Amino acid sequence: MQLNLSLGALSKRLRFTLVVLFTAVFTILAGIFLSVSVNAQMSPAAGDATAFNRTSSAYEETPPNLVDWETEDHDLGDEVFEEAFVSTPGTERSGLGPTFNNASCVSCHIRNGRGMPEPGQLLLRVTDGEATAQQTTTAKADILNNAPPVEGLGNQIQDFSIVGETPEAKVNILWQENAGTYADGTPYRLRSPQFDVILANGESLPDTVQISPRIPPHVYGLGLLEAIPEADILALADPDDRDGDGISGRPNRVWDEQTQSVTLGRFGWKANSPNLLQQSADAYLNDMGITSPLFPAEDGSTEIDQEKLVLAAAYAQTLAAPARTLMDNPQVQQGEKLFADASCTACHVATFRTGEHKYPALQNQEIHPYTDMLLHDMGDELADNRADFEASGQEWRTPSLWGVGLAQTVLPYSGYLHDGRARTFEEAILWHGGEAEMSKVAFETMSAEDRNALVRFLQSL
Ligand code: HEC
Ligand code: HEC
Ligand SMILES: [Ca+2]
Ligand SMILES: [Ca+2]
Ligand SMILES: [Ca+2]
Repeated sequence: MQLNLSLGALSKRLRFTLVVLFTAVFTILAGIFLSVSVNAQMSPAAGDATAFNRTSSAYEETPPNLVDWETEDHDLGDEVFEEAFVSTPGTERSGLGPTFNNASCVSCHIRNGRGMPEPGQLLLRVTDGEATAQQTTTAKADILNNAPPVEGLGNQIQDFSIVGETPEAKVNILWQENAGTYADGTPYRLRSPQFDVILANGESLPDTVQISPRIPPHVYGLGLLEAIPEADILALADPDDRDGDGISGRPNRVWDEQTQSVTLGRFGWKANSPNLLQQSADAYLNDMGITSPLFPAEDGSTEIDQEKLVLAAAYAQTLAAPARTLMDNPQVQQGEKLFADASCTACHVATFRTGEHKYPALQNQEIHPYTDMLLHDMGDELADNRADFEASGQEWRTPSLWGVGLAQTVLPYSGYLHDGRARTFEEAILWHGGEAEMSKVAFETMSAEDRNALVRFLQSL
């Protein structure tokens, strides 16, 4: 009796152990099988600098091929990117304001993804539309002349301030909705923002001030875009549309503070910044009110040193681009074909090879960013009517589309297009006009099945 009991108990324990063991083995095998089949569907977006992660942390990955010193720069840069500045003097993080838009890089570039059209994230760049062009004698003054600052506001509205100071204005965003229909009769709705800007003195912003609203773009994969040889970008420009396809595309030319010369613009919604170092210094100064060696105060003083500035740029430079997925999915394959048939690829150019870069891991990689880095006239409805260096009030730089399929996974409700007006890919496409009018019409006249396939392709990026 006693013996039987203990045998029974033993076999029970044995059975339990076996079940646990089988479950574990099964889980491991299923895991391996799943990851293999998922990986088989993935494909590199940036050669060895691709990150194979399609979860909500997809935009925070480094290129797997970074060597130790590159990883070290990235990790130090990560801390700098997250650093929230304060107004109290005497600390590492002093110097915020007096007026600003936000207190850290990461508060606008949340998980390195695109932002939302909301105060604290959306910026308003401003220009005095009535200022008469100044007589200029230098190349710098000449190129800056295109966007004369507004008295009391400069070239950007800072709608926050440190305690004891007054924000430059209060910005209210009002949405206007319009209805439309696809060729097959399916209805859609589009919304666009209007800005009600109340200045510190209680008055409304005069109508003569041109405003350019901009949400934070994603910041991953940018080192690779910085590494595209300039000649390869210029080779795609067709300013006079000589090939007659209705698409021109031209480079922006901007002021480079480091070299003190006019150079190709690459970053920002109008390609208004030449490189990631200057873009970072610009963000410190204009978005956070922090002077740096590149943009010091009038008396030459600075609130951060060169090392910190270089590390902030290093962070953006060393973020990987996420792998594409669902390569074997027939609907995605059909969508990719439609993307080419609708001439989306005329601007969203699929492939480049990178050249020289400070970070060797980014060099000589085949990349698929889906941008030509050029400016295009996108029509009246997207126009901000404000020039930015050589970009006109109708022109925008083609944004990269790699990783765009993960936008809502990383930050639900983040918007598309320069002011975040588009809530979905369909809306983003339906706003295309100007040089992209024919692409838009192609989409509007597709069957519902084809529209879904095209959107599914974008989701696979
Ligand atoms: C108030 C929000 C805000 C803050 C704070 C901010 N940014 Fe940005 N960032 C933006 C917006 C908006 C743009 C687009 C600007 C434009 O089009 O001119 C941008 C653009 C960029 C770009 C170029 C992206 C591209 O695809 O062209 C980089 C890189 C960048 N920011 C890095 C930084 C760094 C580094 C910091 C901190 C020092 C920072 N940002 C702080 C809102 C912000
Ligand atoms: C003439 C050049 C051109 C063509 C053709 C074109 N695009 Fe674009 N695309 C742009 C530009 C420029 C923007 C940014 C416009 C803005 O922000 O106001 C953009 C924005 C987008 C966005 C939003 C990206 C973001 O980061 O917010 C998506 C998605 C997109 N395009 C998809 C497409 C698809 C799909 C097609 C084909 C049906 C297409 N585009 C055709 C130039 C083009
Ligand atoms: Ca300051
Ligand atoms: Ca200002
Ligand atoms: Ca052309």
